[in-house]
Amino acid sequence: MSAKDNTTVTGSGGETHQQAGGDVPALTTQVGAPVSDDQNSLKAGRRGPTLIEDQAFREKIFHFDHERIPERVVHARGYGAHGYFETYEDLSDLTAADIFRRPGEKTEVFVRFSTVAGSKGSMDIARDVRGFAVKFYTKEGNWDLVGNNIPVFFIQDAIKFPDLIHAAKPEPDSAFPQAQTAHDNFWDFISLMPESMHMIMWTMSDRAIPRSFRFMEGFGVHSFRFINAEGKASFVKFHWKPKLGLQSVIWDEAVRINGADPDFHRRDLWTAIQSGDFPEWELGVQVFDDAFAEQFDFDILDATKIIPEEILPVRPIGRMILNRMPDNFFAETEQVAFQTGNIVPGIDFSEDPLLQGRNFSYLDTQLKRLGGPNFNHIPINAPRCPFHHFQQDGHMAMHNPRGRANYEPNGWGGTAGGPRETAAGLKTHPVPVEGTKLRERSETFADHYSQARQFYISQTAVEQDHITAALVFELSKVKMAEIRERMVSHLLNIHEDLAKGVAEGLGIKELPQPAVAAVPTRTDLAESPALSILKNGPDSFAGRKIGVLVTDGSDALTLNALSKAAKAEGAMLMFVGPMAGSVTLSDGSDLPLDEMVAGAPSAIFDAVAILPSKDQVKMLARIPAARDFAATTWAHYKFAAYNEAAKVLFTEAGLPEELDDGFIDASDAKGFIAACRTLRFWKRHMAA
Ligand code: HDE
Repeated sequence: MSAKDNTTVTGSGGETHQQAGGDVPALTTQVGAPVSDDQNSLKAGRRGPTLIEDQAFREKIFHFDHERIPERVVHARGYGAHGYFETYEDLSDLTAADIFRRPGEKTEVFVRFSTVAGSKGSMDIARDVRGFAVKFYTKEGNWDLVGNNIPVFFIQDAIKFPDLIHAAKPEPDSAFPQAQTAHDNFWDFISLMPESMHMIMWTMSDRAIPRSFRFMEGFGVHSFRFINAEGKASFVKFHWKPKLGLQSVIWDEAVRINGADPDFHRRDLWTAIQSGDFPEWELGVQVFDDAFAEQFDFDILDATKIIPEEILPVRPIGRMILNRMPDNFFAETEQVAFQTGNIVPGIDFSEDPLLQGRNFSYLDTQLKRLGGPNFNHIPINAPRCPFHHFQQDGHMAMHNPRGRANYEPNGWGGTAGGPRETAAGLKTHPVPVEGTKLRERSETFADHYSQARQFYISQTAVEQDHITAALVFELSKVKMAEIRERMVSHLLNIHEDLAKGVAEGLGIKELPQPAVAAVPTRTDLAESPALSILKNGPDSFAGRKIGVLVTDGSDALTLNALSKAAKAEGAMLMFVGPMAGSVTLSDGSDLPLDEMVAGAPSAIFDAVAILPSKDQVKMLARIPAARDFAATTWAHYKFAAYNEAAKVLFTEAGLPEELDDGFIDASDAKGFIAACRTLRFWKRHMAA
């Protein structure tokens, strides 16, 4: 293609634009015709009507008109990243899956994290379940482990899924609230579905407001099967554990972050990966046999139940590292089509009715979303291993079978006849199934409260307070008193303290009767420390962000020491000033700012340092956002490094005169960073 000189020209409308030339390619139509003018459509005369023969114009507008595809009916808001999975050991005693054969082998993966209820443009830190979907491009086909960051689910039978989602999404008449379960329809449904109570404990806990995708666990939720080459089957549950430990925000932070940065989670993942700080998770399995399943307290086919790790430990089998962002969000993150049905030889489903329903839904939904049966031809969905079949044609067919054979059996012989079945292919475990056709729930699914209680008693006092507060907040938005009471009647079956705390928060004077339970709540289930976030936090401050509030004249040496200590820990500093731009430090050097304080509340940081100069602190204290920065640091139990001058701001912000041990003199940079490893000074919460 001939390219003109790379020059800037002024068009007839006075606009300036660059011309192709050198390394700058020529703009073309879809079919490659070079475009000479992209500023003006073709018209009959300067002031005349546009001519229909302007193909370049029509093509451009036509394509624009069709840019949107239906957003996912659930999990619409999501963010993806590429990476690899590394196998730890040969698992051939358990599974024939090729991916688990060779220690050290790397398999390409694509991950998409998401919220469930909100639309595509909703905020990241909604109180919600997070999707944790992983596509493994294995040598024997794509394996999709489409999980969540919570190991149980709201319902036991897929037939209730549309009702659950309708109830959670904005109410159909008012079309609000967006990305929130704090409304009548959701709690009306939940309060009539006792099977959801265990999941409700999780979604009302801090698990539903993770600080970052990087700091959350993932779960396959259902029991699956591993099958080895001899056909021996074991049950398996999948777990992802973040290397950086668990961490969540507190609700008041979530509310502020959603205003300051609705893209908080995606920005966090983007920044971490782009800066080479690659997030990592370990994949673990709980493997068990029929005998274990028989004697376990609950039905292992019931997705509202877990198997506590203390009863059946999680065995690490590999790790996943995310190290590359998609080149294009739409092409990859939007068009990726996960399907629970995508398994590989050596992995099989269980009879969990929820999983069975999902296997129908995920294939079906792609047809609507991606518009035809050939969505696996899209590069993000295509397997990386060779594939051969006789499927052909349809919308957007990219690779049809070659040659004459497009059916089998055929008599063409050899390679001309095309692909053939293999004994090493997908195998279904021959589970004996017999029964009368019926629409009934197994009585082994009937206990709805015991594990909800177990979850609650496994939390620290701080986490229990958060669950109570979350329920009070959500139910305070519910207008119908009857729904609130129904919820309290369920909570009475979970834990009396919880029920009383929520009733008190809602101003319910007289406790209702406990809900009628199909089976009574068991009180003999042991606490499971693995269920608590605070008991499973990080042991370092790596991967975290410190917001450093500075002014002109801030001390360069203190900042230097802080920067060194943070770097040694693998943490990041972000500089916040009274205004945008930069500040001049005590040594005359210029410090570029990442944010101005009005756009960066302390809630977006994991810890803060407040280091104004003596001369400027009064000016700083006059800015409401700066006072708020200090006040919320205190209110959110954050660690803060501070200097003498900062006390002027603290007084204006209403902090107590007597600061606690969570506020650390900035001269001890190392001590400050070491304290930050516990993430928050919870003693302040307990003292309040
Ligand atoms: Fe999903 N779910 N789901 N789900 N789900 C979808 O598939 C569905 C369930 C999960 O990042 C949809 O491609 C049914 C449990 C994730 O692209 C849809 C039921 C778990 C994602 C669908 C469930 C999940 C989805 C919407 C009840 C955790 C996002 C668009 C039986 C183990 C994947 C799509 C991504 C997405 C159906 C319940 C996880 C409609 C019928 C349980 C992470 O097919």
